[in-house]
Parts: sequence; C-alpha cells; structure tokens
Amino acid sequence: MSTIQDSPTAADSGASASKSFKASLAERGAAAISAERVAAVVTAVLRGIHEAVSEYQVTYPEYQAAKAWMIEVGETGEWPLFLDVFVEHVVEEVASRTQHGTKGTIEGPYYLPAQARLGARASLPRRPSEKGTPLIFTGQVRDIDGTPLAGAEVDTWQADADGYYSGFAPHVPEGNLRGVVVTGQDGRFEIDTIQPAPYQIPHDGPTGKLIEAAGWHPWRPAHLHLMIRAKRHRTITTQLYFTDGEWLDSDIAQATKPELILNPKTDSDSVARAEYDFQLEPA
Ligand code: MBD
Ligand code: FE
Repeated sequence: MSTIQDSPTAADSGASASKSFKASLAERGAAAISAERVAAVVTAVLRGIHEAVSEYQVTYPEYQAAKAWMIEVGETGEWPLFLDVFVEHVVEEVASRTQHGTKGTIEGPYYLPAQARLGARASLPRRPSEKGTPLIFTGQVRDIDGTPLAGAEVDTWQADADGYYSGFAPHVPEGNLRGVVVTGQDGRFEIDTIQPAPYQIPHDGPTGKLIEAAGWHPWRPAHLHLMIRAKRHRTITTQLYFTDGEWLDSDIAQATKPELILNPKTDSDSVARAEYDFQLEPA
C-alpha cells in the first residue's frame, strides 16, 4: 500500500473535481432554462423529498444530520462525485433516447480536457514504475453507415492499477493514463495501456460515509473512459468494462450496459488484447 504521505484523500479528489467542473462550465457557458421548467422540475424534486420525510417520519435529529452532511459535501467538493455516482445515469438514459450508434454511459467526475494528442498507434503516458497487466486496446471508429472515420479523436482516461486517476490523486503525475488518440486513414487506433483496477468511492469523505451508513458497497467495476469525437458527428461519451469483472452487476453508479463489455484475450506474452469498434451518428 501507499505511504501516509502518498495516501490520497477524499478532499483531494473532491476539491479537484469541483475545480475542473467549474472550469468546464466557464467554457461551455450556463444553460438558459425557462422559469416554467425550473418550477416544474424543482417542484417534483421537492415533492420527492417531502414524500420521503412524511413516509419515513423523519425526525429533527435526522433532518439536522442531513443538513450537516450536505454542508460537508459542499465543503469537501464532493458534489460532482455524489451527483455523478447517484444521478448522472438517469440523465444519460434520457439523452441516450435520441442517440444512435455506440451506446453511451456517464462521464463521471474525472474527465480532464486538453490531454496529450497521440497518433493512431499510441502508448498512454505512464510512470516508469506503472503497475498493472499490459492491455492493448484496438478498434475502429466508423460512421453509422460503416464508413471509417479518419482523424477521429479517441479521448481516453482511466484509473491506474490501484484505482486512482491522475489529476485527482496527488501522488499520480499529471496526464498519467490519459490521452487523445487520433485515428488513422482507416479509422483505426491501437492503444497500449494497462488494465485499470475497480474504483472505490473514497471512504473518508461524505459520499463514502453515506454509503457506509447505508450498508452499501462503494465500488465501480474496472473501466476505461472514452469520449469519441469526429467532425460533423455527435460525440459519444462512454465507458468500457471487462467481462467477468468484479462489481459488473452491482456498479454503485449504475452505469454498466451489456453492450459495453470488453472480452480481452491474454496470449502467452501475458498481454491482454481487446477490441471494440465505435459508430457515430451525424451531428
Ligand atoms: C468514477 O471513476 C467514475 O467513473 C464515476 C462515474 C464516478 C466516480 C468515479
Ligand atoms: Fe471512472
């Protein structure tokens, strides 16, 4: 295990996730939402809370505990983590109703823009001492009608073999296991990386404490994150999981889909090889 000094805390990752989210908002600009829609959605959310309070006869001490918990979520910067774990999967399900091609799933709190741009045969940046089973991930990006898309971007990010993401754990160097891989003339890519570990929600923060208080498990199955972009096509944000992976059937973030499971084959060289093709619809 890592030393005390190296040990990342929930506050490290939470604060970084809030900071990067705010930076991405500044870039995208705030959405214009009508008063009617704000009133309708907020009324429905509050109705749900009121019903829970009434149905479970929530007491004053419980109400104060909830307030204290929410204050702590804000202070530790864990709103991105909490919301992406417990809410984003439904927002994604709604968005996916109009999306064709490769299935999407949630982005989560750990995407960082502007990573190293790499050629079609890429090795993700990593430490000389990087642990983990080598993984070679290949595939092709195509249009919905099967035409290969040259110059498409396969923007990928993943946890290391201990389950930590660069940019959100102080002991992992910036840009580690992240990169924007650009497909060749044939739309193909080959990414040399390592197998990520399952992700555990930090147990020293309010999200982890809530999970523990409820008696749930804090795990997401091992996954690769991907954002696939091509000119004049709709971007797909997705994740790929591993067949037989632990927690595949009980992802705390409810973000797995049967179409998004890799089946790597390991040769005698002990390198795992997996293949997945992406299809993008016109924008
Ligand atoms: C993750 O790694 C993740 O992908 C999501 C969705 C939430 C928390 C951590
Ligand atoms: Fe993740």
